[in-house]
Amino acid sequence: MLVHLFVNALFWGGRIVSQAVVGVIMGSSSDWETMKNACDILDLMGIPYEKRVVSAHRTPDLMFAYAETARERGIKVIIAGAGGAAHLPGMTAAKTTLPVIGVPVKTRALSGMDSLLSIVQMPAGIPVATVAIGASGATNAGLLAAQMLSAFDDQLKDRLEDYRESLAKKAKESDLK
Ligand code: RP5
Repeated sequence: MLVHLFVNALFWGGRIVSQAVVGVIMGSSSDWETMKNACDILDLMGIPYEKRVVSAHRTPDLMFAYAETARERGIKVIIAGAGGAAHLPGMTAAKTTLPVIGVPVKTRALSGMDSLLSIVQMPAGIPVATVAIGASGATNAGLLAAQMLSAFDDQLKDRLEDYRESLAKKAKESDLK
């Protein structure tokens, strides 16, 4: 228990966030505009999560510590977004056996193709579930995390089914005028 409190204090400046089951991390605050779409889905589904900037390049020790302690802090799934030479999802996956979903953030130079290829091309043995570039990918990362958790949570399964129904309803009501 003391270790748990210490680790939370370490990561959250003394604010205890013990309920989070999804960890949303990103390489830079500039990724937030994309990654907030994952958090919007987690909010919609009522899933407790933590979010923070953890950079593979600028704070590599923090990245390792985050990944190594995520499971013991109660995290079940990690969503990691990064752009450019996007090492964060793969390196995080290398340091934990929790499922890691990688979100390629769109870049100015190469439109996110660099991010996508950096994240998706993991060698056999260390998987990263890679979603689409940008906002759609972040939304799907939130949904994929929810779907993983719904394997053990029937209420969450019902919420996901309601969400799917809302998508179908919106599509059927689409007005092309
Ligand atoms: C990556 O570098 C981040 O994930 C971000 O997408 C990109 C640019 O970061 P900033 O220079 O905007 O902080 O590590």
